[in-house]
Amino acid sequence: MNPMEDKPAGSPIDRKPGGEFNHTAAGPDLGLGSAQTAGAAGSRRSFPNQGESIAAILDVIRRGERFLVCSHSRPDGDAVGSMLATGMLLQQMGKRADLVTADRIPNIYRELPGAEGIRCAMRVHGPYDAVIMLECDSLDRTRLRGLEAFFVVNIDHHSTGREFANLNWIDREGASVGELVYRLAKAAGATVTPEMATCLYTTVLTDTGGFCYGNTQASTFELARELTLAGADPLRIAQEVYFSTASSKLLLLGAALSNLKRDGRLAWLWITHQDMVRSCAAEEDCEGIVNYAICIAGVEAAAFLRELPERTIRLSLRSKGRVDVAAIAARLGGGGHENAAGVTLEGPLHRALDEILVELRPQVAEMAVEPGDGRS
Ligand SMILES: [Mn+2]
Repeated sequence: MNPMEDKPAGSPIDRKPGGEFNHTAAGPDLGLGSAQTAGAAGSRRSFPNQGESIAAILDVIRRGERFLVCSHSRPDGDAVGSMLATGMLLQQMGKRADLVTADRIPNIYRELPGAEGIRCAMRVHGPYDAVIMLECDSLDRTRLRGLEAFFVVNIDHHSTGREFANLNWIDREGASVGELVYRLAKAAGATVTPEMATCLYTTVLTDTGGFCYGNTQASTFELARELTLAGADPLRIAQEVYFSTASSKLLLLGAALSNLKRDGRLAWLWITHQDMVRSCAAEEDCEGIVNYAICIAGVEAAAFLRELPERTIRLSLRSKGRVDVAAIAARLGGGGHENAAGVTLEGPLHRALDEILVELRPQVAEMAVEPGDGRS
């Protein structure tokens, strides 16, 4: 999942001392020491500003020895890049880090430094002093089992982020969760190596849709500049991400485009499980297909529906900014950013399509259709 909004000033490292965190009462003031053994169901803490959040997270890291770093299932560029960079940061701090995902890493991110060290597993086994969870709104989002036993640090930038963990740092202005990891690394006094910069640049590039989405702001370019100076190669990274497409993905895209429909400000397209089988497509080949619907002139919101083998429907939503698709996804049980969100719905496909169109149609009903927009 990806983007968002807003307008902070200054460098991404030191911006924003005030914040949008809500205090979550932890009961009678449990210090970090006791919280660290409380388990994910124990105390929950968050701080009113970024500096305190970062200090608390670094404190957890400094007190521990061994950490688990994980992110959401079906990892995207931000998930993979920020996990790798967090692993590198922990290593620099003299800690051991296990990087684990429930799903395999998409091919286009396999060349990232250290990617071969990410393990794919369904269950995690300790002992860990803490779990650092990147851009998840719950333990379930990881699809990893066995996390309940641990102290969990939640670092997120989604507008639908939740303070579910023992320690929560949610900055909805971050262009990627990798941007938050960068600030953490700077605050820790870590060296941003070319390898770390490459991973972090990838998080920014992919989560802003190539600096196209609404979460792109002046500080995003400042961050990209700092990462480039630290050794990230924008050309090479763009080639890995955007010019390394598997042919199966293009076959799948063809199937999806043959199902493209447009109605005024809305566009949608879908693929069946059969389309997946016929194209020899992998899960990751679905990534980005929704963008072919939102890129249509005059379209304000778009949906991509994918039939999963077990007949549930994975829905990706995109908006050009006038429709808050995160709110719609959240109403249906999913989440994301205002411009990009997702949710899993009950099948069959036509039922899920009806369900999302019922949500989307009122959102665009008030918008005047300009001359020339009606062509499909
Ligand atoms: Mn992200």
